[in-house]
Amino acid sequence: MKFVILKNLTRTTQNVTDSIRFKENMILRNITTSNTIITAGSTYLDIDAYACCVAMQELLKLKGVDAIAYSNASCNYSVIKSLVQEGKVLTSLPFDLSEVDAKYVIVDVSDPDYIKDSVPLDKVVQVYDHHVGFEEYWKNRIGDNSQIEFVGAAATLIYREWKKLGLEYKMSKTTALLLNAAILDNTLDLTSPITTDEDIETYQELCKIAGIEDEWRAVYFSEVQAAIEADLKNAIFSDIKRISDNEVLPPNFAQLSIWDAQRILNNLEQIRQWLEACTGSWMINIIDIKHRLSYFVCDDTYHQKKLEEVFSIAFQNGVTKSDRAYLRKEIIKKTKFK
Ligand SMILES: [Mn+2]
Repeated sequence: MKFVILKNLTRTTQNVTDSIRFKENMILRNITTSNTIITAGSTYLDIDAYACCVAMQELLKLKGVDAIAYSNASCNYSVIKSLVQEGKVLTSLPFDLSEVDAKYVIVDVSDPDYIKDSVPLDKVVQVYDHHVGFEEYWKNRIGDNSQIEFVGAAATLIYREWKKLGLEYKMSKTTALLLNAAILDNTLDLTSPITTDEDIETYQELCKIAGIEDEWRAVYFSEVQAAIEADLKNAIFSDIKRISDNEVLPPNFAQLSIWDAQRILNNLEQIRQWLEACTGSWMINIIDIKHRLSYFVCDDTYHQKKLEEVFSIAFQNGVTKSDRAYLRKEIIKKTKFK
C-alpha cells in the first residue's frame, strides 16, 4: 500500500489531474474495502468456522479486497494444531483498523444472539451459514448477500463462492486442507444425512487441490481424537451451546464428535461432575463417528422424557444410544416445534 502511494507522488509531478483522481480512487478503495472483517460466533470456533474465515479472507484478497479473518473466541478440539500452524485467524485486530468503519462478513453462524456481543449487527454485509432459522431475518436486512442453507458444512458454501469466480485453482493447499477438514468434521466423515452431493463434490475437488488421497480422513480424525483425549474437560467446555426457546432440550447442550467414543464413555462419571458446574440442566451428545451413532447423556428426568418422545429412545441411568449419529444442529432442528 505504501509503495503505491509513493509511486503516486511521483506521478503528481507529471499530471496533477490524473494524480488527484488516482488519490480519490485510493481513498474510495480504502473506504470500500480495507475494513472488512470476517468472523464467526462469539463463543468458540470449530474447524468449519475457522476454515471459512481463512478461505473467505484468501478469496477476498484475490479479488483485491484487503480483508482480515478475526476472532477472539477460543478454538475447539476440531481445530487441530497441524492445520493452523500458520495462524491465519487473528485473535486481535490491527491497531490501525477502525472498528467504527468496519464491515463484517459472518461465517458458520447467523443467530443474532450468538454474534451480537462481538459484531454490530447493522454492520454485517454478508452471511454464510448452514444453521437454519434466521433466513428471513437476514434476507430482510441484506437480501441476496445472505446465504443460509442446510448443507453439511459452511465450508461448502464458501467453496461455492470460489467456484462462482472461477478462482479455485488459485487456492492455497493449506486453505484446501482446512476446508476439507471442516467438511469431514461437520458431516461426520460424510456419513451424516445432512451431507449433500455438493459437500461430497467439494470434498473431492479439495482433495485434488490439496494434493491428498482419501486416506487423509483417518489422519485428521486420529489427530482430533488425540486432542480430545489429551484434555477432555477443555474439549467439552469449548463446545457447549446455550439453548433457549426449546421445550425438549436443556439449556446447556454439549457435544463431542470423536472417531471412537469408547474411551470417553469410560470417563462418564467425571464428565457428569464437570457438567454439574453449569448453570441449569445439561445434556451431552457424544458422537461416535466410527460406529455411526450418538450417545445422549442427560440426568434431568424432565428433559429425558421429552427426548425419549422425540427420538424413540429410552434412557438408562442417564445414558442412551441413538440408532444413528445425530449432529447437535439436527437435534435442535428436530426439537424446535412451535
Ligand atoms: Mn459448521
